[in-house]
Amino acid sequence: MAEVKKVLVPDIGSFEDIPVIEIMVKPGDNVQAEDPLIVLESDKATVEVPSPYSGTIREIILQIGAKVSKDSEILTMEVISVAKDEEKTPESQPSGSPSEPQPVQTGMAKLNQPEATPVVKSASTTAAKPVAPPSLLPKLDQEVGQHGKIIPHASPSVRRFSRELGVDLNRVVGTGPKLRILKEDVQAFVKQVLAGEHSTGSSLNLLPWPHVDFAKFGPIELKSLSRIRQISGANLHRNWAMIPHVTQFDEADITDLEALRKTHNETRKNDGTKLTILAFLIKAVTAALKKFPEFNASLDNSTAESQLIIKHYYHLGFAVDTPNGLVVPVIRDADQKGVISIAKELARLSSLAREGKLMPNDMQGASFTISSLGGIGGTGFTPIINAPEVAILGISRASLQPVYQNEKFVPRLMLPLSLSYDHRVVDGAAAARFTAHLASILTDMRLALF
Ligand code: CAO
Repeated sequence: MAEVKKVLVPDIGSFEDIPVIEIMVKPGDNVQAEDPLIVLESDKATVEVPSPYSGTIREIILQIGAKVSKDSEILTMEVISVAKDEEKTPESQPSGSPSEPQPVQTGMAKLNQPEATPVVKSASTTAAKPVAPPSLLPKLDQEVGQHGKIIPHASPSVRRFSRELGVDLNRVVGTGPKLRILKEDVQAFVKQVLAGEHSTGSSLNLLPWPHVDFAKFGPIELKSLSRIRQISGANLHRNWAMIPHVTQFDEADITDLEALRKTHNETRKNDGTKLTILAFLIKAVTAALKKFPEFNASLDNSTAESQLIIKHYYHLGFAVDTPNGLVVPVIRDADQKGVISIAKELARLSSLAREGKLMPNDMQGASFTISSLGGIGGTGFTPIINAPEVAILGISRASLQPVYQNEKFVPRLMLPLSLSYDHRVVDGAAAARFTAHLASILTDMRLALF
């Protein structure tokens, strides 16, 4: 006849107040003896507490987060039979009536001490004995392996589940407490694999985005992102995540260039063409790209053997800050244009960008991009590569610096350069040579002739 029994936490060594991090059953569930009921977790191990009986769960007494010790009440259940091990093991026979269901108290290792010997106390004796089902013991060696290697943090039943499905837990991101891998995480991983996300590498397998009720902390307002921002945001996100970026910093002495620019702007005051530093930069970058063609390229990953597509045209994109977000119009064939012609086109495309009137064609075909924040400020930044290009040049604000020349400090106007490059295509040494060469051209624009 069925009988309602209370299930208690078995002996967990000298440890007390171990938190419950998972309750694996609910009222009405039918469980077999030794099925896991709850999961406890210390700093170093997770431990499942198995059911001592077969039967039906009646009531869950404790809650997730409760701290338990030996004999804490877990749940009540309508018992059908005792665990098989107990029936088989003579010394685990209950001292009372043979028909009375008795618990098999699966002992547990000291949770924080790998050297501790697991013990089991049978129902009939309190003498320590080796524990029966090893799968239910805390697997301390599975949490921190040899040589300190971090091993996926998951309970034995989740490990068993992942083994059944052939899932490598190293590839699963845990969403449980302390990033513990839950059964649902393994299921989600399998779904992603079936959807092809893991096999193509397009998923980063990251934790879900945190959802916070900000209104709890103070007043807030909601503002939609502009269409441009949504499109550029998605592109920036992909480029940042998929390209191994490195940024090379350098500075160029543009004292003479600035003098030339100012003189030109004063003498040509009335013809409406204002030269900005960016026009000279486009010219100088074009010359540097001719010397270092791998920066004027794209990586083609579409075949088994990756190839570099070197472009023999020099279409330079430049980032424009507009009220609706970032856009990148393109100056075509910059190598065939003079600085004044480039400056005129810069002005035309920038104002079209700010008015939201650029045509798709105005923003296509760039082989290299410049992002200039020099008109605003800053000493350096790490621009994100505009894929499928392989590099981008960031420009910050030029400032007068004391530079040691001919045994004395002289004031020079120094322009900060930040070159982000795709490290799959460009080596650090090549990037340093590129920025050094670019700096020398900006210092003496005559070098752009060669
Ligand atoms: N150092 C010092 N001064 C600089 C400078 C620099 N690196 N770059 C520009 N300036 C000066 C200009 O010379 C100009 O001063 P004068 O009027 O005295 O000549 C002033 O700053 C304004 O220049 P500008 O920024 O309007 O013109 P520009 O040709 O240099 O730049 C443009 C045009 C379209 C690139 C710029 O307006 C812009 O939108 N920049 C933002 C780009 C951006 O958002 N990048 C970030 C992308 S990643 O989020």
